Amino acid sequence: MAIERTFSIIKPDAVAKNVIGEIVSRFEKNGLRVVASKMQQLSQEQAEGFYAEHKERGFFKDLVSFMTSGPVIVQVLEGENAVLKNRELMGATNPKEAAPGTIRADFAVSIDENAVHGSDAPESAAREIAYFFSADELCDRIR
Ligand code: IDP
Repeated sequence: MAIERTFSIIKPDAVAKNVIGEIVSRFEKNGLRVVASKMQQLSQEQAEGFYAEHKERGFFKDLVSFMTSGPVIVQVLEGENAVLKNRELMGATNPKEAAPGTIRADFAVSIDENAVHGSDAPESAAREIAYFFSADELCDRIR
């Protein structure tokens, strides 16, 4: 199976709960390696641009407001089947529907504040990684 990269955000609610390490630990225990990581306070423009595909949705304003409410951790994760693996570890968008043991089931309380973001396909992963990281910020850890 090919080694893939995916983009992850630990959202403001999870950073505020001080569970950054617990979430990263789930990635590491499941074969994903952090190859880039930084804490960042998103600007309104950055959050709006990142979620541009949702700009016509009713929840867009609240989503941008939440994503800029405190610092986030943006990360690039690498491993076999990383995009799908991360989505499995995250659980469903609505934590109330997320499978037991997933990050959202364990650390999130609502669909508005759901602890993590993860790319949904290799193409969006490439776009999202480039949105937050320059090539020289990505480290080579396998080899
Ligand atoms: P995902 O984060 O699981 O990929 P998306 O459908 O891409 O889910 O939505 C992006 C984010 O927008 C979600 O993580 C969630 O925070 C928010 N969101 C999505 N749908 C709703 C909704 O119906 N109400 C409120 N917030 C929503």
